[in-house]
Amino acid sequence: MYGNYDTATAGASLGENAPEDAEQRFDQLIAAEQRIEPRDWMPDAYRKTLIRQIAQHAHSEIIGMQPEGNWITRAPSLRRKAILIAKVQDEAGHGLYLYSAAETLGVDREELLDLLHTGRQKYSSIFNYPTLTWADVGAIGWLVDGAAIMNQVPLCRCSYGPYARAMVRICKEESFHQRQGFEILHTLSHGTPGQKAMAQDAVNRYWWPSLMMFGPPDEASAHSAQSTAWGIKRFGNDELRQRFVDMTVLPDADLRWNPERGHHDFGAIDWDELARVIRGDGPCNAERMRRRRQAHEDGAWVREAAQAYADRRARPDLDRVRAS
Ligand code: BYC
Repeated sequence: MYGNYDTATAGASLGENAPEDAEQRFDQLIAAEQRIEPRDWMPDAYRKTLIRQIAQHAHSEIIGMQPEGNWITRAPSLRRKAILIAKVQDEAGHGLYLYSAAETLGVDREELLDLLHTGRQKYSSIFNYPTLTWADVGAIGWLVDGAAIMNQVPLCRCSYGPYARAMVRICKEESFHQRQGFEILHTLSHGTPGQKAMAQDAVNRYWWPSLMMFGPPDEASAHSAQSTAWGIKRFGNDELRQRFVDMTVLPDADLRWNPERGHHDFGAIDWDELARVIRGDGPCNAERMRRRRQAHEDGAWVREAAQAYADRRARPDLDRVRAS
């Protein structure tokens, strides 16, 4: 991937370059499918779009802990509870890798959290739907994590190094998440008529919102063309959505194999619903934001204690003074 990109000298020589040389070098790296690293010169708009996408991605991981966290106390067995706790913890970890990746672009994590808490940055629409039954935990794993994998595997080849590398580990963990969701639904679908109905209902409710996760159709996608040209996005929203439909093939009254296209045609997505949910008007937007702000306030003492500890570690002389 890194080809003949000399990471040891690249930053040093860049500093001496005239801006047009730096821009040319950026274009060459992109054209050669090499990685842009934090110390490389990059256009402001490239930096801005990466901060926007990586921050939204991080926020989605953190907010995404809520719908599943809702079932930790009610998981049907100790084994299911332990697995679910581990999964929700993974999501927190994903958020942290992604905030770290965003910080390499010169923003501060506090600033990004403030943008989330004041509604100036988004998170994925999917987390504004409620988890009404245990089967919803299965549907989130199978469909939501499944859609996330489809969208995120290409991001492992994103042109920005720290984002691409964070995605490698995230995708490995997402694969485990998808399997656990599938296994929950598989178990329910071999259970009592009530369990089967519960599994079907969860899949029915999560299917269309999962398709919306891929974003608006390409013709309405404001950022796709530029992000693709920069090697941030590798495929359009519609192409990834189509691949997910073809892989999952869930019964939908309008689902048909189309031999000419070599893909499944599928029913109409309610784009007004996606717009409403993105605007803040989905079933759970207000609750998700209220709980996120509350968790941030409740965690203030942890951040203060961590800061005080870090400050103390940076000044070992203070401990010596006290000890003497
Ligand atoms: N929801 O020009 P477009 C997970 C916004 S978490 C909300 O196509 P872009 C998990 C878009 O931001 C996985 N907003 O944008 C965690 C833009 O608005 P702004 C989350 C959406 O960026 C816990 C506008 O609409 N995955 O797996 O080129 C538990 C126009 O869209 C949505 C990621 O974050 C949406 N669905 O493409 C379980 C993946 N769609 O910014 C599971 C990383 C679009 O101009 N992100 N918008 O105000 C991406 O790949 C891209 O950002 C998107 C959108 C494909 C989502």
